[in-house]
Amino acid sequence: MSKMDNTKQYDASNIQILEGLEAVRKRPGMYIGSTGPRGLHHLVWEIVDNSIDEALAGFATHIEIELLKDDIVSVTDNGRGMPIDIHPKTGRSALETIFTVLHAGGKFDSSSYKVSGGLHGVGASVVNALSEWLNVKVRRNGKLYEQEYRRGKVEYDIREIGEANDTGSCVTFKADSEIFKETTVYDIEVLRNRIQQLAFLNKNIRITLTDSRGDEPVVYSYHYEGGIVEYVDFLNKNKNRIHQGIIYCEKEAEGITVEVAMQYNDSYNANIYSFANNIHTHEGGTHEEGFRMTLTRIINKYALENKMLKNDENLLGEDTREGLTAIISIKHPDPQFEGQTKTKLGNTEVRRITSQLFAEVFERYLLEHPQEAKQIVDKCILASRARLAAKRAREATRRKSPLDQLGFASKLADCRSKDPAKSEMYIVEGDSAGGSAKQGRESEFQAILPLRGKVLNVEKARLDKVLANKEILSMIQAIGTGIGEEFNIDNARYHKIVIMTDADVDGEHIRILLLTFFYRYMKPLIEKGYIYIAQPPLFKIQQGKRIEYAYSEDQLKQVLDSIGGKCQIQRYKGLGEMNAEQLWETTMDPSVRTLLRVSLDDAFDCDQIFSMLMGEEVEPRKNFIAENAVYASNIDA
Ligand code: 0RA
Repeated sequence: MSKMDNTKQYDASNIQILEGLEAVRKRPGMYIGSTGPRGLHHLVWEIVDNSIDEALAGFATHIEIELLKDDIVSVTDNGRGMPIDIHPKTGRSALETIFTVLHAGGKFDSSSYKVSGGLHGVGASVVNALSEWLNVKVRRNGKLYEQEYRRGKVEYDIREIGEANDTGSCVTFKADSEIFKETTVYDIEVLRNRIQQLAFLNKNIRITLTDSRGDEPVVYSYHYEGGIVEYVDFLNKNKNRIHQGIIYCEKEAEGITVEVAMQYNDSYNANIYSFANNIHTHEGGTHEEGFRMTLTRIINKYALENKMLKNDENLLGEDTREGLTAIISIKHPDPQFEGQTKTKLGNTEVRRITSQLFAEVFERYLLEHPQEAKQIVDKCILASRARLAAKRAREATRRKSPLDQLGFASKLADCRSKDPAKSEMYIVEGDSAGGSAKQGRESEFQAILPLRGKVLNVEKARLDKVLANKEILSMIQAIGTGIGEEFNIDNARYHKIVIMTDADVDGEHIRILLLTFFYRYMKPLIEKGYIYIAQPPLFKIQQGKRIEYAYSEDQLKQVLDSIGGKCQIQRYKGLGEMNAEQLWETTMDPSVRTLLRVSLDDAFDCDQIFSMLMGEEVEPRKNFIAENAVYASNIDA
């Protein structure tokens, strides 16, 4: 919250108290974003964040999160124990105030500030309001206290229930199924990923997650002494590192702590993730800007001083970021979040502070590690030369006449509609399926682009090579948005781009190659939800003139049950086995088809998955194929 003058503060707190927890139950979305799975998990983060604050304040070392039967959540820390003294304004205990007064947060002690705090930072009272019941236990002053609430209302006053020989807090709650109508079941992967991230971002806190919902408890425990250094090490584990060490900066100025960890690998992508007060700033902001500026400036300076650059050469920002994995994590007493999704750090002083603090460390690192410095600068120079080559390649394609922009004939059969919102493009594997799709389609709004050659693995190629690939050029031209920095979503010619490949290993491979390309070069298409995967049937069931299709083994059983009697079953091996009419009926007709929309739940996962799937190392890929579920979770139905 920004600082306010006294009158405003008075008004605001009055309104908050009047509002009460009923308002939270009436409009939960306003406080936790949604009442879907995301909102449900948000409850956990609100409670965990308070314990993280207690750890960052130096009082707790251990946080335990347990999922109990019926998806009851319990969060325990070994901090000071939440304060239980009577709050002067309300006449109630501080504990009760924390859980029943909106925005009461934990701000009783003005000398400390809340560092963590979820994106919405709404506090424990919101979790209480949205829980069927919530129980809190405090170990403090040698005693064990507890209080319980139902749907935000006090069930009984705080009471002493025993002795304690240590201190700490434990909050247990059950999300209210009247509010979370879709589901109250937690996804262990979602919890695990964020908990591991919190452990990376806050070194030396041990965070344990126990899933006790099944017969045997499953325990995940995270504790990183190296913090974000270990995070970078983890992110680069499936990559070939360009240099040995991980560069690390941890400094403080003007009450702001700046941490940076970085290491280059031999890939062509930048993986720079920034955080402010443990919140992933997807949209970047001043901390990231300060880091980028300094990175480029210091590398250029070092390269020039060491005569590694020719006179007219100058490395651009993108050259110094190629293959870079970096974590920037700042802790700020008063962070300003801006941007469309409130994930862009706005505090202007942070640009200068990050820049100064990181510059000191990085410059010194290069001086003290000449071997690493050379490896890094060489990599940047290569990137810069490749960029110039790509620019020349692109200019060459632009100079061609508009009719023949690609230098070869694209196989695109366009649709008649010029309204992108109504237009679809099917990218189809193989000429024969492409032919059927062209015949079977509704040409008013469905365009077909058959792929005949191999789709390039963009994970292993630089931009100049990517731009020399015919299949990729055809896609870029058809879609109309341009790629990379020139990308403009407003020029998308289709709002549905459907990948239609065979249901076999090759089809899967092509699909991953295409998704990798979209992810690396046209990411906003995925973010906007424009990329889909077609679901062709696996079986045709025929009984006389009656024909049915099944899209899974289960469905096949259902169909067979409903038919009874003799029939012929055909297992489709490829799209090419279907004629135009069948392809339309089963896979392309909007009134019956199923499309899977591709979504990017977590950019970290995606980067890891793509580099693992498409990278050089074979071993992780094998492991991945064995536990394919991870991939499926990135593709929502
Ligand atoms: C003493 C004083 C304050 C907070 C706590 C203990 C405390 C809070 C939580 C929340 C979860 N676990 C906890 N353990 C201890 C007040 C600090 C402030 O005003 O910021």
